[in-house]
Amino acid sequence: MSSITYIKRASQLITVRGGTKEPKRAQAMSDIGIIEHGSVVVENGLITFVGSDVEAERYVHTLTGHINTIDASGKIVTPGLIDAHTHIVFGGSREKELEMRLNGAKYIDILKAGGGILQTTTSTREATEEQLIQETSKRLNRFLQYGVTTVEAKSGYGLTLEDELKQLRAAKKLHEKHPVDLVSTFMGAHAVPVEYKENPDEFVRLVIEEMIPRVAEENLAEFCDVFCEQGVFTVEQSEQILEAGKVYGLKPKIHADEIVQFGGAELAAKVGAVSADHLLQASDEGIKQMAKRGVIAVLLPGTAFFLMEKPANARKMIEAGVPVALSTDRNPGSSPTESLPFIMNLACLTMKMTPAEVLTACTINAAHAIGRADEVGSIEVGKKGDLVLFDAPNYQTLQYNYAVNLVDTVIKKGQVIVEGGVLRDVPVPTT
Ligand code: IZC
Ligand code: ZN
Repeated sequence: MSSITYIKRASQLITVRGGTKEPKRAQAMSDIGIIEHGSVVVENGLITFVGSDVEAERYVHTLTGHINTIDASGKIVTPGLIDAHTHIVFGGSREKELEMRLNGAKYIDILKAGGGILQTTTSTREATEEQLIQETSKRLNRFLQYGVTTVEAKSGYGLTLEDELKQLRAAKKLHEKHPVDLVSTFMGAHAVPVEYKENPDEFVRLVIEEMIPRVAEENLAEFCDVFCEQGVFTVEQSEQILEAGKVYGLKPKIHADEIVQFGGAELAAKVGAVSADHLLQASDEGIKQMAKRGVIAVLLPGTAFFLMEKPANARKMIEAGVPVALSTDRNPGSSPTESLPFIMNLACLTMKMTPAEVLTACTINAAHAIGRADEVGSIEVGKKGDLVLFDAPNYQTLQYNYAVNLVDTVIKKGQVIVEGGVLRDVPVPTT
C-alpha cells in the first residue's frame, strides 16, 4: 500500500537545496533555498514534490490513495537535522568529572590519570551488547525529539577487538531497528588502554593489524577516526592508522587540534580526510590546506562550552572556504547533550555563525561529512522524507530562542515520529 504525506502551508520551507554534489562553502552556506508558503509531498518514504502551496495543490490532485495531510501554518519546515559526530554508544556515566573540572582539573589530565575515556571504557566493556542497545535507544529517542533523524556513531570505548566489535554491532542493530539512521565510524584509536600504557605502539599495531581488518570484513563501519592529540595519539601514529583504514575502504576522519595546536588539520588535508573535527587550535596553514583539499570542518561548540574553552574560529574557516558542519559530539565526558538546536544557538552566539549558515551546517554539510548527501540533508525530490516542523515563523526565530525546544513534528521517511513535541511509541529494539 502506498503511503503519502503532504506537508502544506509552511511559512518557510527551508530546502537547503543545491549542495548535493559538493558541500556548501563560503557565501553558499548562507543560501538555504527558502520557499515562502511552501509544501512538500513524501511518497513511500521519498520526497516527490517540493514547491509552492499553489503548485502543490495541483500536484496532489493527481495522486490517488490516502493522503496524510499536515498543516504547517505558522511553522518552518527544515530537512531532518543530521549529527555528524557522536560517541553515542557507551556504558556508565561520568558526572563526577564536572566537580573535578570546576576545581581546576583539565579534561585531558583526567584522561591521563586513567579517568575520562578510560573510565567509560571500563563501563562499556562491562556492558552487554543488549545493555548498550537499551541505553543508546534512549539517547536516540531524545535526539528525535530535538529534530535529529540521522547520527554518526563512533566506537572507541571498547579498545579490545571484541569490545569494539560489540559497540559497532550495537550501532548496526540500532540502525536497523530504531527510526534514527546511524552511520558508523571505527575509532579504536580513541585512547591508549591501560594495559598498553607502557607500549602504545603495540596498541597502534593491534588497531592496524587486527581491528581494522575485522571491522572492514564484518562491514561494521564506513569511516575510521583517531584522537590525534598531545598525550593521546601522535601525528605519525594517526597517519599510520588512517592510511591503514583507507586500505580497507574506511574513509578517514580525525579529532584534530582540540586541546593544543598539533598539526591535525594539516594531517587531515594530507590523508584526504572527509572531515577534521574540533579544530579549536587549528593553524592558519592547516585551515588553508583543508580548504584546498575540501576537508569539512565539523565544529563542536557544545564541547568548548562544556569544557569552558574558547570555541573554534568558525568565521576564519568559512572565509577561507572550508565547508563547515556542526555537531553535538554527544559523549559522556565533554558533551553530554542530544540538543543539536542548542549547539546551533551556541554556534551563533559563541562563534558568530549566522542562522542561515548554521542550518546549512546541520543539514547538507553534515550529510557530506558522513557520506549521505545523496540521500538526506536537503528537501529535494528523490531524497528521504526526513523533515522537521519547528514552531517558529521564520528561520531566524529558531536561533533567536535559545535552549528551548521548538520542535513540533518530526517526520522520518514520511512517517510522523514526533507530534506536538511528543515522541510517539517507538519500539525499543532488542538484539
Ligand atoms: O568520552 O571524553 N573528546 N573523545 C575526545 C571524547 C571527547 C569522548 C569522551
Ligand atoms: Zn569526538
